[in-house]
This record gives sequence, C-alpha cells and structure tokens, in this order.
Amino acid sequence: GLDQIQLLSPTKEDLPTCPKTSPFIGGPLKVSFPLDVTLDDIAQKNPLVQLGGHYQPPNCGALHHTAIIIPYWARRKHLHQLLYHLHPFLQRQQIHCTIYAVHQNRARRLTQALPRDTKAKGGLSRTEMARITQMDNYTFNRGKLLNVGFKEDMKENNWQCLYFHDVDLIPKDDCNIYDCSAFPMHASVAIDKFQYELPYETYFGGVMALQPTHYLKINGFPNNYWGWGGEDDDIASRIFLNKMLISQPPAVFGRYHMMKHGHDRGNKANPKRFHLLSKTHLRWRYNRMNNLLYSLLSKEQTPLYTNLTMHFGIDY
Ligand code: NGS
Repeated sequence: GLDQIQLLSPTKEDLPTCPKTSPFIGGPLKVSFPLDVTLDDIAQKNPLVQLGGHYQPPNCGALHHTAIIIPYWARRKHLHQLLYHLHPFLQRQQIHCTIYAVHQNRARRLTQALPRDTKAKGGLSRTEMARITQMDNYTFNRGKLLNVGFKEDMKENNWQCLYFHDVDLIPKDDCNIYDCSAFPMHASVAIDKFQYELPYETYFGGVMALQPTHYLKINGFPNNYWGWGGEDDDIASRIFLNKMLISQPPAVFGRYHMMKHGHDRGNKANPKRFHLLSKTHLRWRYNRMNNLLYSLLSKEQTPLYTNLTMHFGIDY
C-alpha cells in the first residue's frame, strides 16, 4: 500500500550527502545566445526544476542552500537569457536553490497597479496608501529591491547563502561555485566589459553573495539610492565598517559576460550618490532593512522563477 511506497522511496534523510566537488562541473563555458528562446523551451530543457524556480539534486543531499535574488525592471529578455544559462549551471553544481526575480513596479499611478482585492480589503493602511500614492515613485532603487528580496525569500526557506545577481551577467566558468564563504563574497570580479579586471579596487557591483549573518551585521542594504550608481559602493563600505573582508573567487573562475543594453528609462545616474556615500559611516545603522517601506503587489510562482513585484514609497 501507500505506506510501503513511502518506505521504499528515499526521503531526503536517506540520501547520501552530495560530494564536496560535484562530478558534473566542467571548466570554462562558452556563452552563446540562442535566438528567440522561450520560457517553455527552457523549462523543457530543465525538467527537474520545480515550480517557482526551485531545484534540489535528486540523488544526494545538497551541501549548499542558496537563494538567487535578481533585481530587475524592463529587462525581461535578459532575465530569460540568464535563466537559460543559470539553471543548468546550478544543477551541475548540485545546489539546492530557488531563483527569485525581484521586480520594481513602474506604473505611474500605483492605485491603478494595485490588485483589486488589495484595494477592496484595504490591504494597506491609510497612511501607507497616502504616502505611496503621493509619491508614485518610479525611479529604480536597487538597494531597496535587494532588501525586499532578502526579506521575502527568508520567509520561504532558511537559506544559508544569498546571491544578489544582476540580470545582465552570465557566469562563464563552472568552477564559480554558488555557495558562501566566511566573508561576504564578490563573485563578478572579472567581467568582459571591464577586460576581465576590476574597474576599481573596491568595486562590489554585479554579483555578490552573503550569508544571512553577514547581511544582518551590516543592517542590510541602503534604501536611499534612487537611480543609478553608488549603492554597491555603500554596501562595500558597510562590510568594511563592520570589520569584515570581501572574499573573491580566483579571477579565472569569476568571469562573467555582460549582456549589452542601452540606458534604462527611470534609472538616470543619481546626482546625490557621492554625497550619500560620504555619509555611509553615519547612516548604515539607521538606513536599513528594518525601516523598509514597500508593498508586495504580487508573488507569482512561474515554472522557472518566483517573481516578486513590489512598489516603493519613499522612506528617505
Ligand atoms: C561606479 C559606480 C558604481 C558602479 C560602477 C560600475 O562609478 O555604482 O561605477 O558601473 N559608483 C558610483 O557612481 C559612486 S558600470 O560600468 O557597471 O555601469 O557599479
């Protein structure tokens, strides 16, 4: 009967632990872009990926439990290309993971964008609603998206490692293992756009990995960088201010291809970024994940990723 079937089918506890080095990883990857790849094609190529973009190795207990958090807006094509490359890459590494895409809603009038029942049920408090409607902020805020990504993903699972991953970067070597180390990690140390070198010594943009304890120690990421630039430098400062170092994979493994793109509307260089950066040492304690004003407009589990759409009010 059913009991027997359950006894015979291996549970997670019965499985042997995955080896320290996965037998499936190769070396450098050729990154090529098939034209018109659809999400259905990608799902068909990755039958073991479960709803929401969840994966765990079928035959062994994973050693690494990693959430991949991809902040984006208006870059659906890049997201598809990234998923096309990232899913097989993570499977070869035998990582237990979920891919979350955190999407900032750009609707001018939030009241139109809100799901009907939110309005009907009065899901938002009057003050919150008033603040958000008044602002209708539609400038990109990467720091805030990353904070929301952390908060929402940790509700789902006790992730041990978080990869904050730009949508336009594709890893070019299987040995760039998506696990965490004792210190926060900067993974994208060798991007083709920068001739496979760091553009400057403390550059911390692109792909970074933190354990939840690291994230909590630095009080999360800044919420007050609206528009392009500086938030990654702020995060690096927070790490140094908290006396942590930044680890890196060897440059030959930390290679990435950056997909080409033009300028994103609503993401102009932020003129306040240098001023804000000069205040990080004073503000990191207060500007943080705890005072994060946002509304989660939807959480959708698609076959290849969990899509979180949010709208931001202004809190700084
Ligand atoms: C720095 C920015 C970073 C940015 C880096 C690379 O100047 O946020 O350039 O940008 N810092 C400031 O503006 C203070 S990139 O060439 O990738 O567009 O990540």
